[in-house]
Amino acid sequence: MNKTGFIFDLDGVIVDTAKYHYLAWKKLADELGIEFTEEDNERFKGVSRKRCLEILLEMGNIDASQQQIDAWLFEKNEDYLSYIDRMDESEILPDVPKVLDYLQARKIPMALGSASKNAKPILQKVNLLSYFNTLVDGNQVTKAKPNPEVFLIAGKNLGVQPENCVVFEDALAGIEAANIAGMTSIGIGDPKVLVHAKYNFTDFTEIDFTFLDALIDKLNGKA
Ligand code: B16
Ligand code: MG
Repeated sequence: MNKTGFIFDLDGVIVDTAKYHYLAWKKLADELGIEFTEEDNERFKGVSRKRCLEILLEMGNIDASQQQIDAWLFEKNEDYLSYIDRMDESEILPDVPKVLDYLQARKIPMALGSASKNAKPILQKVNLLSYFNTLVDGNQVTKAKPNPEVFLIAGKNLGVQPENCVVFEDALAGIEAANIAGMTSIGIGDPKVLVHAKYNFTDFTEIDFTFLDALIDKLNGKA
């Protein structure tokens, strides 16, 4: 068993794909005559594609057949993928590589824990795939955050006990999931929103090596 492992959410932690999700949902919402704002999009963060569409249809009071729902899910994803296709390393959020490089140099195993079914192509596009020992995403997980399934599988794949795992998350539901899993949660974003996170940082520029060293020592039982 490894002593310590780090798990990263994708959207809002490593890259800001929320803006592309918004554009794709907005296009579909416009077609369906549903008003959809950036504020509405906040509710979609960390939520599975299927559940996002359910919420959108509830907003528009629309009932639809399963066949129609599948067609809309496909359409939204095709539109989203057209944005993903244009992504490159410039879209990595500030100082994420600094933290990934540091943990890799310390030989700390790392996992991705995301609700997205497009996690692998996104990591390939921004050239970060090789940092991760395991990817746990919407293709393997059936229970959405705040259910801890995604992080528990990630910890298991890393060979690290939940209490020795650290999770970086930008969504409220993701912080809850990490806490329920018994892991150390680190909120990336507004501390007033991510109130249940054990630690909070606005972004990775605020995270220094002293903090990471102290956390690793603590989880290793050295501090
Ligand atoms: P896809 P995360 C989540 O990513 C997004 O925050 C959420 O808005 C999206 O609906 C979900 O992935 C599913 O994405 O349509 O690509 O399968 O924050 O869990 O990394
Ligand atoms: Mg996220």
